[in-house]
Amino acid sequence: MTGDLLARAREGDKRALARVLSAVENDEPRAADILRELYPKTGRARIVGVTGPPGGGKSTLVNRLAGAYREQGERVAIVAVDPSSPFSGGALLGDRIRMQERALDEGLFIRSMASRGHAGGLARTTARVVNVLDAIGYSVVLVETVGVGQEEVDVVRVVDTVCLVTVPGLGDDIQAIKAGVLEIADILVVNKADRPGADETARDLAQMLTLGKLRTEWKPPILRTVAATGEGVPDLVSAIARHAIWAGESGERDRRRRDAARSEVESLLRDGLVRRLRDRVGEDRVERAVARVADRALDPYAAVDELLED
Ligand SMILES: Nc1nc2c(ncn2[C@@H]2O[C@H](COP(=O)(O)OP(=O)(O)OP(=O)(O)O)[C@@H](O)[C@H]2O)c(=O)[nH]1
Ligand SMILES: [Mg+2]
Repeated sequence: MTGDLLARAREGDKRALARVLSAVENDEPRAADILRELYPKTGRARIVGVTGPPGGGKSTLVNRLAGAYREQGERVAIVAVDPSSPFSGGALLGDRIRMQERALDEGLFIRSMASRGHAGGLARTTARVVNVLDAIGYSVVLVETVGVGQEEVDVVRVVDTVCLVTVPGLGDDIQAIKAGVLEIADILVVNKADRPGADETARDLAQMLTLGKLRTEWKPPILRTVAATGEGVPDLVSAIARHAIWAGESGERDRRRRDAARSEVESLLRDGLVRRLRDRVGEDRVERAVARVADRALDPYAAVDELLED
């Protein structure tokens, strides 16, 4: 049954693929089988993250990038995490004809993902969804996420190249861009460059970069785009390609993939150990310890020590 669904997904059946992704997202029992089957085929796609404040034009830009990659003959998947303006809506500039064309485009797949309610955490679920799309044969996976909050920062850790999208006129708000996000950005984009203040924003970003410490020898370029018209998008595509080449040669890509693999293995290990411990000492024993901690009869550290000793 699972094998059949996977085969259909691989042959380009988008509904089958949607069901595979739901199984993975909801951590259904067959998710483990699916991931086991697909895992050897992962690791080929280029994974690009687009993050930044709400309303900055991320979806519009992702859409442009998808178009550019399609023109290069790539098969493109888009993963939009908690999009407040979903792809079925304004992000496509209300161009219904184009939207219908896109729905018919066999080489383009769009997935929206809720940002809440993932058992193992949002980043982990996103990583799995990306792995499935990679294994199914999408050569470029674009991940859109709002760059606020730790969870979102964690999400972009699963990608190969992080594009941080800002807009002119953020002014002091630019400080509100989480330092953590700036730190992991590989490419800085000032979108809506048709608006006044783009140069100033680019300057502010450049200054913030010099203040911070670069993690590697890669110096994030600062690009201007007008996603609404497509201006600057070819430069962004080239910058992403340059970063991919650098990441491959410098070992940075391997380092990131290793980190991702480590956190996946460690979280599965944690889940497995907790499950085994619960089975071994018994559910009531754990619940009794929880109750005593809640009653302040025992501190959580002592409770864990006791359970581990049992
Ligand atoms: N003037 C101008 N408007 C733009 C540009 N790019 C996008 N927009 C508009 O900005 C609005 C928000 O664009 P989205 O692409 O939905 O932005 P987003 O960052 O995906 O928004 P959320 O997913 O809601 O955080 C839309 O009305 C776009 O048409 C641009 O380059 N210039
Ligand atoms: Mg969006």
